[in-house]
Amino acid sequence: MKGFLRALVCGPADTLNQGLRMENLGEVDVVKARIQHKNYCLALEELGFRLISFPADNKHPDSVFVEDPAVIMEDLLVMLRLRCLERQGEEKRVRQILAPYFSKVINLDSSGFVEGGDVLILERELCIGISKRTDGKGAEALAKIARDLAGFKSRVFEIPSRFLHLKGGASFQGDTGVLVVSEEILVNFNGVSCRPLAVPVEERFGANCISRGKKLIMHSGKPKTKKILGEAGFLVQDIDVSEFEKIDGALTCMSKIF
Ligand code: CIR
Repeated sequence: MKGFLRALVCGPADTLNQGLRMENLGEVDVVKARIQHKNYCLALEELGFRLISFPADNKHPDSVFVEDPAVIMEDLLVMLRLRCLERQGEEKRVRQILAPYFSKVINLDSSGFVEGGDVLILERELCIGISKRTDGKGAEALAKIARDLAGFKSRVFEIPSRFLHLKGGASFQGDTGVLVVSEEILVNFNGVSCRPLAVPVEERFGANCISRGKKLIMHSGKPKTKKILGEAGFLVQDIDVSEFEKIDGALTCMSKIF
């Protein structure tokens, strides 16, 4: 297995129901969300990650989504620029906690924006989705940092508007070299060095999985995707994160793995 050992997680805020959302999918039940988050953390531990947990931040309803303020490439931590005012400021705590683990820490120095949910990292290659949250300027600035400071190449492409972030429709399973990807955006990954595994468009967040070795966790309620992943050899556990889905959160959004 590859060297990822730790997962940074932040508890859900009391204000979680004020989280940003693309459409109204109903009220978020914060009590239920806390239970779902606990189960999510347990599942990460069962995969073998050591958790670094920090407490909820009620001033930032979306602060549970710790994937978004940063990108990590080996010993390099890049602090990003979040697009929405409501989320700006989350990066301060994430930086404080993560910085001691990295020999190089840098801010995305750009007038553009990038959110971690739009940055999928393959073997030494970044895939950056231009989205509602990540723009061309931000993507260009991140690609330059990736090339100059980490020797990673980048591919940049627009994602369909139904996705908030690229990773809502794709995730890379580093140990097995499998790229799980919604069939709608498969074409953007032509020529990648890993093995793409297409999953159905209609199962929202089906492609957003986390694994170590063959053990994989995915969103519950995605039967077709579950079958495809099982047939591909993964030992699949599905997790109910329905309260987070209401505010466009997927599994990878709730941790920063490194
Ligand atoms: C937001 O709109 O920013 C949050 N409600 C959801 C963020 C999800 N993060 C992710 O996909 N990486």
